[in-house]
Amino acid sequence: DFALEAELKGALRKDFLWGYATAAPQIEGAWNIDGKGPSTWDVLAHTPGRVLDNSTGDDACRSYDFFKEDVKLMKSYGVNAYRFSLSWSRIIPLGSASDPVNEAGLAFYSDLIDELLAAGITPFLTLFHWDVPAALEERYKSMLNQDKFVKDFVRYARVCFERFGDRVKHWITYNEPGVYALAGYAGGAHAPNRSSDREKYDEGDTSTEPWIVGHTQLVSHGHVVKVYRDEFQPKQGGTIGITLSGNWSEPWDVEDESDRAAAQRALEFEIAWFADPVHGIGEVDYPACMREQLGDRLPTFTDNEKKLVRGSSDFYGMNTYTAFFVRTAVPPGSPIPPEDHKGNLLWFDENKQGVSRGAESDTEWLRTSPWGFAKLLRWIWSRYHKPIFVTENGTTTKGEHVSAPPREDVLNDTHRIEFYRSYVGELAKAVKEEGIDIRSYFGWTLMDNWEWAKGYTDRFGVTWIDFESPEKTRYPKRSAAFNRQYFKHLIAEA
Ligand code: PNW
Repeated sequence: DFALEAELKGALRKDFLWGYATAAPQIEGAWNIDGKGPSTWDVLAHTPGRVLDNSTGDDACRSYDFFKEDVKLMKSYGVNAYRFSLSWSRIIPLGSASDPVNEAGLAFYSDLIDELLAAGITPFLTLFHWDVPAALEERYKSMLNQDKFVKDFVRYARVCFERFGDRVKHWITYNEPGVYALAGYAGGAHAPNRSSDREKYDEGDTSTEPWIVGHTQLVSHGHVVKVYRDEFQPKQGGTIGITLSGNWSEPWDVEDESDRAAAQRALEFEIAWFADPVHGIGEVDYPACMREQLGDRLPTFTDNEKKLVRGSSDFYGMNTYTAFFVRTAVPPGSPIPPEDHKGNLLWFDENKQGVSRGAESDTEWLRTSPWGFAKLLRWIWSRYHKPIFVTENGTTTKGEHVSAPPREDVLNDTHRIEFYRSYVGELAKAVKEEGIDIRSYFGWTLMDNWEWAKGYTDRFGVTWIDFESPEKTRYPKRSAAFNRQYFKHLIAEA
């Protein structure tokens, strides 16, 4: 039993949805089983040197085989919702609008949905969590060819609405379009590994491609939402939206005007990049500070695109992890390098004198910064005024890389418990004290998994996975029990 803040009891609405989030390439395995086509992440994983521990997601947590066990586990964790993503190339192996669907892949997701509903768990589906069918990258460079990509993505989405929409009422089109664009086309460490960094990659133009890829995601999202609203929502009655990544940016020196401007720019480059066109008011465009710095490297919206994008999300989907201190990198008046994709900022991920970013995790960019989460909720609420669905939030913890069976002290993940206690506490306070409309919270993540280019080196789960064992044995961490008790305490009784 954990000690909980009495004044927060019942602070969350009685239909509040809480649970854990996952993504197909990180947990499913079965990368080439039952007709699944390769994705760009399979290609990356099978290219030597691209993943930190040289691992692949070929098996991951084997959720393709053990999904019933996952559902049982979640039931024991007391959740009432589960957010997961669909693998496009499992459903349409070659990806395009004219390629055939794979019935075995559709059956897998259909069975998972049925299993969840039978357990009383509401499914939240993400259509795109970073895995493009490899064939689309080979044929036409996927998102760099907007017209072709839109057609193919709309057809894929339509298949999902047709097959699952009778039972699924919560849809997310894209997960973190900004992280996808920057990590895959600027840094280059993520699929499809494009970057101007010629020491590591031999293709890509960082000064233009992330912005094109961002635009393609926004516009194709708009098309998909229109299809859903016109053809499916009237009879299926679900909701649809987009999930954006965003961390709080705090001025390094709050007294310094240029640091304050830098912090605002950071929020706009990271969040308003997508949120202004979708959720904003007034003319549909990217934020003025992006236009000013990037000029015509930033795409423009046609009249039709403006109509498609504005208002195209029923809610604000929010993924957030941490907070940073920022200040201006290049002094005002001097030219900003064309490769700068962050808004001319210097990032500080250490603690500042007198102000702590928070306790360190096992991930270099991530510290426990609940104060930043509290500020970010208010910033998003006051700028966009949309119901907020928190769709990801969580942390790694040092010392979890041990061999199985994990010791008791490893499963007693107090750092993660303190992370959830503080962040969820801030969420409940924002609801209770300010009436911010927050409807869900998904912890990242259900179980340790394939953390993209980090391989198996970062463990974000509330379940410890024995990756050495053939059946990927699942061991509940204590944070799972904590969250179970915490949300029971926070959610109002029906
Ligand atoms: C998210 N950042 O990505 C993804 O949606 C998950 O699939 C991933 O496993 C999880 O976070 C943990 O990394 C992010 O640098 C990656 O602020 C980086 C950042 C944020 C989110």
